[in-house]
Amino acid sequence: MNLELYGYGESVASNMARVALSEKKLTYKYNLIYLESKGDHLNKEYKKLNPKNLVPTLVDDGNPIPDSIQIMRHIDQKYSHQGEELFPNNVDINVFDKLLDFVALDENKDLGDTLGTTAGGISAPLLVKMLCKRSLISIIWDYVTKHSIKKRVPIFILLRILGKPPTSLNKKMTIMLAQHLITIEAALNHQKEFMMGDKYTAIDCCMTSLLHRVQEMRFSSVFESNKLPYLKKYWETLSNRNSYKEGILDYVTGEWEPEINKLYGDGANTYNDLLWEELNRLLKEKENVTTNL
Ligand SMILES: N[C@@H](CCC(=O)N[C@@H](CS)C(=O)NCC(=O)O)C(=O)O
Repeated sequence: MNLELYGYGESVASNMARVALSEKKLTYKYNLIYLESKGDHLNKEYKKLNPKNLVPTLVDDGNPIPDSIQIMRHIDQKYSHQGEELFPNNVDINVFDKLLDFVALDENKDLGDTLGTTAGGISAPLLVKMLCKRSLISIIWDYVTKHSIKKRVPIFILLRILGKPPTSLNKKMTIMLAQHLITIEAALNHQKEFMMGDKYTAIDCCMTSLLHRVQEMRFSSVFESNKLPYLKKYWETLSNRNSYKEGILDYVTGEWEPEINKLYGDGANTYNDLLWEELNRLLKEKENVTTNL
């Protein structure tokens, strides 16, 4: 077995793949690819492995596999005899696929549409900080001439020019996050340990990474409140697994932390109150529907 992973510490999709590798008890050589701050993902060599210029990419015996979900499927199939079974047969496949769509980082979907894309959206203030480590001219050159996802190019350039995301984007992402958190709380209503019930699956690998991002972006009050009791318990379960440390905490580059501290000091995300306003509104709405039944 000769596995190599290309990824970045503070990347949601890389974290998903590393959590899965840890759950499958697989070891690998790790290659750190800096994203916005250095643009390693835009160089020619890396593009040969991942034509979309995205991380992560797994190379298994010389065979490159881009995309976090494809990586999970590949290792689950090839190394089926070890670790957790990430794509079990004995689950409701419709529910599983719906949840997978909800958690995946799908570059073809609009920001905010799913929990996966919302995790990208709430990270925008940090992506901008990373872009601002480089001159505007080098960002324009790199993204225009080298990035294969053309619709992302003007967005990155605009963010670099503005120096911070537009308030409207931050607000929209916060509101979408509230909606998706309510969806998770409802999905966990079965009161079992994992999203699909008693069995740990690929959905939980993805959720570990997504909820870590929620915490990292200082929205951690959602895990402390008794208003979302199932989410609170679920996060406790996921963050206490070895794969959280082995797949996420051990790989943090440290590039983000000082910037997060500059943005929020010791406190919560600037939009935490808006998040709670929306959560409370949605919870009340649900309560009213239940009492009117
Ligand atoms: N569908 C892909 C999405 C990967 C993705 O969006 N990766 C982000 C980091 S989390 C990235 O490489 N961004 C760099 C860029 O867009 O330039 C996957 O799940 O692997």
